[in-house]
Parts: sequence; structure tokens; C-alpha cells
Amino acid sequence: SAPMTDLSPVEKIKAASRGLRGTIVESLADPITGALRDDDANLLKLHGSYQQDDRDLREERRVQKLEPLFSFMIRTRLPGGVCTPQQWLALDAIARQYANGSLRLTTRQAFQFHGVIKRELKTTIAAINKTMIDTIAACGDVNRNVMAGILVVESPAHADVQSWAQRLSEHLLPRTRAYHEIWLDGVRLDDTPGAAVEDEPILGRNYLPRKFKCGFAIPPSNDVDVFSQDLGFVAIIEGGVLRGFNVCVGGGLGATHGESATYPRLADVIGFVTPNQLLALAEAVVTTQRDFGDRSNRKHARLKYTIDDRGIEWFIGEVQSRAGFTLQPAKRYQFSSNGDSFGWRSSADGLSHLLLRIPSGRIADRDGAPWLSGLRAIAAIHGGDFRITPNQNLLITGVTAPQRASIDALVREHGLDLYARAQPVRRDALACVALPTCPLAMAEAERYLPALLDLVEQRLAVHNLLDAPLSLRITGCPNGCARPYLAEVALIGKAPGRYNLHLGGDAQGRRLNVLYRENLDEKEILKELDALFARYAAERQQAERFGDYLWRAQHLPLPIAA
Ligand code: SRM
Ligand code: SF4
Repeated sequence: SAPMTDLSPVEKIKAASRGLRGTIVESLADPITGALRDDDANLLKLHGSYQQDDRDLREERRVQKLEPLFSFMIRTRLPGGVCTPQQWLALDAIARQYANGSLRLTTRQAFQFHGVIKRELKTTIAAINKTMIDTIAACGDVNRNVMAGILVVESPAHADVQSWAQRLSEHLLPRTRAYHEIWLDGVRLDDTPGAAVEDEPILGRNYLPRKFKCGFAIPPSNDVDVFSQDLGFVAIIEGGVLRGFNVCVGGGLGATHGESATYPRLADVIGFVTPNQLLALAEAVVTTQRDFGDRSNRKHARLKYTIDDRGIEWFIGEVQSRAGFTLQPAKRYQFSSNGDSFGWRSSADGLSHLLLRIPSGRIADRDGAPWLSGLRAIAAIHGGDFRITPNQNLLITGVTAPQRASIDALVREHGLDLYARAQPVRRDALACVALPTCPLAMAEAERYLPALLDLVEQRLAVHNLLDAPLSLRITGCPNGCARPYLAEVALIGKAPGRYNLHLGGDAQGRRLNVLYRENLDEKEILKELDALFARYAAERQQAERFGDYLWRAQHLPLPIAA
């Protein structure tokens, strides 16, 4: 690990933070500014919140000599994306009262609230906790929300996978009580200098070198994009029984434009563990990354670089020796799709489940689309659960036969029946948040997606391809929050109105796409797509996906070796 002198600034902030406390309490109390002190804004992430400002208003406020319009985004920890209708109703009320009137479902199956002001941050986080949902470690250099595959038709083995996701999330939580002290009025730790703080046996006193992500896939669905996770598990279910998990390590998507030392990477499958080995294995992977990850350069600090620098064989050896057992050979499994299956399904227990399309996961009340109110009305009568899917959509689970018609009526009444109306490309597309809240956005994503889809659909229609499934993902920058590097078509923001066009992912999340053209505006993007759609329409073999066709017909450059 890096010598003290080379530590990145964030490492020094964490080290000096006394278990993530910093001076957050004092920063919150300062009435002069809507922001936190810089160090506290950094620590705040590990409590599940980001300081942001409204980028649409930045210039205007600068001219008026006002500080940026600061507000806070709050992200929940919600393993596997499960919540109850009671929790939904409480979160809905919080979104209306303290946030910008929207609930945002994320690509990691969590909720985000945007636009909470500093004065109300503590009240809001406390209100979220009152619903028995917390925001601990939802952001920052820790293990993030643990994902678990959505299975529309549940079985006991699937419930087991969900409970392992829950246990793993809890096992890897920070042990510091700072969160309870700051947000929930827990007893304050002795804060005389030098007084002891809680041990962090797994994460370590400085926490991890960088964010860390885990996800559980349940074949044949790869909705969690398991190969994009730092630590992925593929559930092996035989005869309805959960036998264990294939272990995947070193996935990660973030990259920086023009820096070839940064790159998206697919995880390697390194073996199989039984359920009772799972936590020890995860701890071994996390502590290996804790001790060997790069703490001097944050652009080189994810597990994928630790593995590429030292080699996968070294990594497996280190993990096995820490875990105290040898991995078994990986088992066979098959993925059919990394998308969602929309609409109603029934399970053997007689219950029904409805998967709704929520574009970019944004639930608000808009003209002709009062989705926030619609889902509140559904939550008020629903007796099952809600599950956020890894594709920012929403599953309403466990609907009884008599309730199905009422829920259907509410869905239609509030325009939530997009799943039944949208073309495949619109149904499956993902966009990250980007402007106006994301400080890292270089171009629009969520706000641009509907208009972009109109244009892409026009081009598909010309070539009679509207029925062909196509995965399209757009992000406002190369960080990869909508997992764009796995899509058949991806637009990666470069500058306002300009994107890099990546092509050639598959439909199962097993293949990275490649950079096809750089820095295109809308017209150029459509021109490139139109030309390729024409060839695809003429040359495609039965049911061949666009991404697969592009490789077979050799339209794509071979990926440049990292
Ligand atoms: Fe992300 C940073 C939004 C999933 C890779 N991501 C951000 C921030 C917090 C910007 C910031 O650092 O200030 C964005 C907040 C925008 C806003 O205003 O809300 C942001 N990321 C999101 C969400 C909300 C996108 C969405 O549209 O749903 C997702 C929240 C997930 C959650 O509930 O925890 C989200 N981010 C992802 C994913 C996909 C995934 O995890 O499955 C990735 C790619 C996978 C990976 O991590 O490799 C991802 N986000 C990043 C990165 C690049 C990390 C890297 O290794 O380079 C950053 C920037 C950073 O960490 O420096 C980032
Ligand atoms: Fe922001 Fe970039 Fe993530 Fe989009 S991909 S939310 S622009 S960090």
C-alpha cells in the first residue's frame, strides 16, 4: 500500500476523520452557507449523501454574486431493492416534503432524493431511518448497495439469494457509530483528541481505497450485470436448492476520456463457494483490496486495477489464504438477458407480479404522467412488496388475484402502463442522472433520453426494425453509471451535445462494447446509426441482435488492448 506521503487527499481526510465524524455536526450548524466544509462534504458521502448544486443556475447565480444553489442528494442502502408499501408511502412523503418532488430509482436498486437543503438534511435522513431504511455506506469508499437479481417468479432458493445479499451488506458495513451520532442523536463519542474510536476489522481505519460493489445474479437473468461488479456472485440453483455461488472479481466500468490507463473491465470468474463460505470469501476479497489497492491515485484504486497490476493468480492465492479454503471449480450456468421482463407474471403460489417501466427511474408527477401519485395510490392498497430492478424499473410483487384488477386500473389511470406501449428500444434504455445535479456530467443524459429515443425510433422505423430489441444506454460522462459499456449502443457524454459512440455489447452483459466514433453531435450520431441499421436490416440473420451483427459483419474495430 502507498506510503503516507503519497496518500491522496481523500485518504488524509478519512484518516483524520475519527471514524467518519470529521466536523460534520459543526458544518451542518453553520448558517452562513448552504454548503459543508470541503472535508465534511467528502466524509458526508460515507453517510449516504452528496453535496451538489443546481448546474442550470450556476451561471446566473455567479453573475448575481450568489453562492451556487447548494443542495444534497441522499441515497438509500436497500439490498436487492426491496421495500414494503408502508416504506414506499413514507419515502413518497419525504420526496414531496424535503426533496424535489421526485423519487429516483437507481441502477443499483436504491432510491435517491435530490434537492434537500442543508437545513433539512438531518431531519430528512432521520425520517428515512424512521422507515427502517438507512443510508449508511450508500456512497464513498466502502461496500455500496448490494444488488440481487429480480426474479419475477420467486422460489425459496431466490429468497435465499436475497437474504444473502442482505447479510453481505450488513457484514461489510462500517462499524463506526458516527452515523447514529450525527443523524439519529446517538450518544456522542468522547471527542477529546486521541480518544479511541471504534475498530473497523474489515474495512480498516482508512476504509477502502475506493468504492466497492457486490451483486448477485440469478441465472438465467443477468439483470445485475454481474461482470461489472467488483465482487459478483452467480447463484447456482439445482433442483430448486441454492448450492452456492460462482465468484466473479474485478469488474468495474469507470474510465476517463483520453486516459488509456483507465478502462472498463469485466470480472473474471475464479471459482465456486458454498453459501456458508460466502462471507469469509467476501471478507478475504475486501481485505485484499483494502491492503493492496492503490491509495495514492484514485483513478487507479478500484479492485480491477489491483488485479491487473498483480495478476489474477496472485489475487486468487491471496484470497484463498485469507479465507482459509480453496475455491472449487466454477459451475456451469447460462445467462439469457441483462434486461427486465415487463408486465404481469404469476407464480405457483397463485400470486401475481407486475414489472413496470420507469424511464431513467424518475418518479415524479408530470403533465399526463402523475407517476408519483399513481404509485402512492398503488402502495396504499398493495399487500405485497416493491422491488427496484437493476435497470431502474419497478416490480410490484405478491399481488393477490382480487387486487390485480385494482392495480391494473391505477396503472392505466396514472399512465404507468408504458411497459405495454413502448417499443423495445424505449422499454430497455438506460440513462444516468447527469444534468442538472451531477457535478461530473459533461453532457445531458436522463433529460435527453426521451428526445433521443424519438429520433432513434424514427431511424429504426425507416428500416423496419422497430420490433427488434436493442439495448441503448447513455451517460453524461465516462464514469459509466448506467453501465453503458455493456450496451449494444452507448452514448458517452463528452461535452454539451456531444458524445462518444460505443457499439457492440451483447444482450447478456458478457461483452464490452468498443469506441466506434468520437465526439459526435446528434446529427452525426443518427447518421452513423442509420447507416448501420440499414446494413443490419439487410444482412441480419434470424433474431440476430444488433450488437452481435456488428461483430459478425466486422463493422467494429478490435478493442485496443489496455
Ligand atoms: Fe455512479 C459517481 C449516479 C451507478 C460509476 N454516480 C456518481 C455521482 C455520485 C457523481 C459524483 O460523484 O458526484 C452521480 C450522482 C448523480 C446524481 O445527481 O444523482 C452518480 N451512479 C449514479 C446513479 C444514481 C446512476 C443512475 O442513473 O441510476 C447510480 C446509483 C447507484 C446506487 O444506488 O448506488 C450509479 N455509478 C453507478 C454504476 C453502475 C453500477 O454500479 O452498477 C457505475 C459503474 C460501475 C462501476 O462503479 O465501475 C458508476 N459513479 C461511477 C463513477 C466511476 C467510478 C470509477 O471507478 O471510476 C463515479 C465517479 C467516481 O467515483 O469518481 C460515479
Ligand atoms: Fe454523473 Fe457521469 Fe455518473 Fe452520469 S455517468 S451520473 S454524468 S458521474
